[in-house]
Amino acid sequence: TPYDYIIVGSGPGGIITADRLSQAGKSVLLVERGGPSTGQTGGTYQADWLKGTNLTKFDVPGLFESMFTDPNDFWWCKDVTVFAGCLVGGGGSVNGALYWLPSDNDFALNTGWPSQWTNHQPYTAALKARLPPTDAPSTDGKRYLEQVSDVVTKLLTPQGYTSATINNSPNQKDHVYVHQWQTRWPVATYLQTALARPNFKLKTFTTVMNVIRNGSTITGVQTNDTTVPGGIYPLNPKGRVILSAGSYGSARILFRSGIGPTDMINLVKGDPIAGPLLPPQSQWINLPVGFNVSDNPSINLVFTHPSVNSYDNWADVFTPGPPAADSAQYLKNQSGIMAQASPRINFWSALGATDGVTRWMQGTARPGAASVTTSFPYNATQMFTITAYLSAGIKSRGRLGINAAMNAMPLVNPWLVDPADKSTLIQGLKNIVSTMSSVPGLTMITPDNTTTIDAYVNSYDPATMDSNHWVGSNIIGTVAGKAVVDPNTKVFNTDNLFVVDASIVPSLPYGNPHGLIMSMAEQASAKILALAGGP
Ligand code: 6FA
Ligand code: ABL
Repeated sequence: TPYDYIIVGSGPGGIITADRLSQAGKSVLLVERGGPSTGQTGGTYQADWLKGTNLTKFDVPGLFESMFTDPNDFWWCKDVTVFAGCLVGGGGSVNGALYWLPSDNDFALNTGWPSQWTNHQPYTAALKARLPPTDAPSTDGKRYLEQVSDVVTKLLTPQGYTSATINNSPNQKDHVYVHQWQTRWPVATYLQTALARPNFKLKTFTTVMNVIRNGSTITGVQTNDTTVPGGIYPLNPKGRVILSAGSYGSARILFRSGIGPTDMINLVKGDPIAGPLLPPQSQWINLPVGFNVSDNPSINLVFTHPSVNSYDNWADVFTPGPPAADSAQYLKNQSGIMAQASPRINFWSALGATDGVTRWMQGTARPGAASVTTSFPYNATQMFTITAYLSAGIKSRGRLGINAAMNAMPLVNPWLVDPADKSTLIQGLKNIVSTMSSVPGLTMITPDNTTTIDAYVNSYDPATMDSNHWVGSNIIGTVAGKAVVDPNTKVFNTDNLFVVDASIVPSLPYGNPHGLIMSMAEQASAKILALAGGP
């Protein structure tokens, strides 16, 4: 069957777009390369302590840290060298549930959004209505394992930080600390309303390799589905394809469709499977796919404090399971420690920079640590991490692309390339630790006192500066060649190919980007529906 809209990828971008287009009565096919995630989507990946329920690893927020330590990590895209979720819900099914409604600045002209995009409020309001934020994800309204939060509050208060309910005042992101999360995910909300419609279909375990195009006109998508002729899913006349395969996934589909810089398309041409599927070179479309890439540079500081419970660094939460009282409490009514992902407190400050351009810094604190490098003896049961991210205002950009094996990867790292980004983040880290003496018992173990903050940042392994917040590879804009998609999210020089995912976002928001991406998808679907010439 041909479709009005074929959407590639069931991450936050793809799910929200699929819901809004199917709500408008269009026939919509959502194609996802991965399989089910949460129990509601048919997922079955359970810890022993969850047997007898329909709750999977992707349902229980307290299992979040086990995403990074479980040897059976089938949910990551194996052909992308950075973390990317390849399952129903995409990154939204494996992320840390930090959820910030976008601020006005996140969609401002000076952040690169076209003028048609600055009025984000109605779309953000629509998002908030579907996915309300919460101060306490535990069903009893309490917050658990709050010691890290208490210690960090003591550290920040002398610096002038105050408490805020951030999603009630998203514009207020200077010297505030907050407790707030996402309760429900797009798969539990937007995907469910879409699935209830007869004009919507979700196809899992199916990979789109490229779009089928004749010059500027797309007629369908090429998949690995051997049950249909040629593996092709066709579009209706006037139909449209929307790529929502994520910052790496959508860029790769464009390269494999003959769209992007010539060096990338030439790699595709040399591949025995992808090469023959390319359109003739006369039809290649040269756009800056993969350039303008941004991700927050993030640096971890690891501390210990006698009051802190590192929760055994989350090592046991999946297998054999959390302490019996905690698993029992969660199973009883989804309350307690396991009702929350690892982060306990977040904070922001605006930082002046040597080039006169303000940068924002976000801090996220959690029990435990991903790694410790120290000359100190330390008590691992008391450790916690503050991750400092440099966010809005950063100038550094990198490039992503593919290699000859068609794996997607960073080609030029985007972190701290700009000297003022680097000096500003160093200043921000120094600010964080400047009041340590006001918190008795607080010790920083990484870096330890034999390493200065400057030396620590200078020798930081770039591979661990990755924040998983990749944006910009299919940057939105008004000028073809400078941008990849136009203000309606349509790929320049095509008639009916669109991109709606993190890749079109021109610069990073103040905080973790999931909220911004979902508001963006609300707005993009409205623009696509309003655009003449469609089905
Ligand atoms: N963002 C937040 O705001 N808060 C967080 O706490 C947070 N944490 C994380 C995190 O802990 C991790 C490990 C990761 C990876 C990301 C985090 N993020 C967080 C970022 C946030 O999740 C992402 O920015 C967001 O998910 C991006 O949404 P998109 O819609 O742009 O793209 P996805 O990668 O989520 O989804 C793409 C989908 O397309 C996947 O389901 C994939 O399987 C599918 N796909 C890819 N290629 C395909 C193909 N060729 N054919 C069919 N399907 C394809
Ligand atoms: C995010 O937005 C980041 O993308 C994640 O990297 C981060 O989780 C979550 N939010 C929660 O703050 C961290 C884990 O806490 C670490 O244990 C892990 O090593 C790291 O992601 C890997 O990037």
